[in-house]
Amino acid sequence: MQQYDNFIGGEWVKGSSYFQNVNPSDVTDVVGDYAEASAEDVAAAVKAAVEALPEWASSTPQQRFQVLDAVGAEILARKEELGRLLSREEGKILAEGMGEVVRAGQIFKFFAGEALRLAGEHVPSVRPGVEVNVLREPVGVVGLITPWNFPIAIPAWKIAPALAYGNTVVLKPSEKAPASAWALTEMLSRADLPAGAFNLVMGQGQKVGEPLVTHPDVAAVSFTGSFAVGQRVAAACVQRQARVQLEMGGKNPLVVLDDADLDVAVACAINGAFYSTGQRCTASSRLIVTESIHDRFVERMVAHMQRLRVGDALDETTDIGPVIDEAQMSKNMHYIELAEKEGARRVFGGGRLQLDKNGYYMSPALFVDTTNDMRINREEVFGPVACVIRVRDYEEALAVANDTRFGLSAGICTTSLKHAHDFRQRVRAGLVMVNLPTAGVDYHVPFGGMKGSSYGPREQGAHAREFYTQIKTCYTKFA
Ligand code: UN1
Repeated sequence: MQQYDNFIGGEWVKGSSYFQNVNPSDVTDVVGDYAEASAEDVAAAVKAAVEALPEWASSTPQQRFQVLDAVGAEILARKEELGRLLSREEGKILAEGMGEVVRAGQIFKFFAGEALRLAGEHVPSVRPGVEVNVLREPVGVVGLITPWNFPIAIPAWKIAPALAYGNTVVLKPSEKAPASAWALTEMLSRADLPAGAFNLVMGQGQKVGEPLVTHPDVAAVSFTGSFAVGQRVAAACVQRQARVQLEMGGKNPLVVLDDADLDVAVACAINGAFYSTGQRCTASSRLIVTESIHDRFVERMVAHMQRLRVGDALDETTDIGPVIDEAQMSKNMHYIELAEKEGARRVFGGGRLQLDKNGYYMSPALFVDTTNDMRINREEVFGPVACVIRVRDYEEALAVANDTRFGLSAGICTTSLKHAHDFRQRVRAGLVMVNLPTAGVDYHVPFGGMKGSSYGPREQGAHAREFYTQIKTCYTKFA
């Protein structure tokens, strides 16, 4: 079995142990053995990033553009190969895997351009003969912790802005799907970067993430993952005054009003709830539907779900791939049992499937007769499980949509301009989708949530600079 090593200070570094990256569509297929970093490896990676910082922080915008543009171009040129690798290690279907790879390439190209556009401000002083310049500088060494569900796009949207604005990086990808991040690292290892400007340390959160987050020389940490881990990351960072940015869970509502176009509403709900096997923090897990359209909506959802093919992510005819692993599968099954105990009525799916290949397959589940106070509507499942909540009217729909500790994405399907406008204003979410699925976002605009979903400045788009740069205000008196 091929071994894939960590990348520290410009060198490939062997692990004292290796862990397996297994294909969730077929557990007999091992993608590779990946080096587990030790606490010493993490310290060495941070040290290398500290040493590379002066050179990279003073690089020209042109140098940064060239590095990011070249990596972006290579990702795009290799989209089929990388998309296949991504689907093989993560289990999203090939079209989604390839789509994610393209998104990663576009992100690198976008931030290549941003490196050229970084500007400060020139402000006249309130004092005569004085001028003020507001400069943006790199923050320093940044630690990036990324999840398995977008194994190339999320590393891309943290690494590209970090490097574009002159920071140096230590990346810890999820141990459940490290191959895409490793492939990205291999491209960065050939880029014109100072040794140590980009480092990869692989392994588990407790062994690798923790020493990274608590390291005194890591000036900023950007984390995407679970709520529970995010809170621990934030506490550790705040204690030592490191910058922190968190993207965590969601319990995203999709409101369907009586006046919705039913085709649009069903398409949004199917995509938002079940594509990528529901393993997206932007997934629609609460379908909030007004009375008159409720039964027609449920009927159409079930009819559509009957046509969804669950199977091997690499099989072109598959609509829904497997769940990532056994632990996630038991979590999903636990929530399905819980929903039934709470009185929710299952109208479709929710069973574990035995297919030809030995993978973590389940049929997407739809519950009706659920209320917003049930745990199934309050806690993030992170699987292909959606619940319908019947409401009287728009006002109740909005109140239910907002009644959650999360606030990442919120959608509404309606043909009413008045309700669409009101929803955009009053829903408490960082992303609002009108007649679109709650999941699936553009790569050039800010991404992030409100309330318990996110913490710190937004990611992506030009707004990413708020996290990856720090401000210096310079006063100069001439003569
Ligand atoms: C999307 O819906 O296109 O982990 C992106 C996640 C999010 C990304 C979702 N951070 O699911």
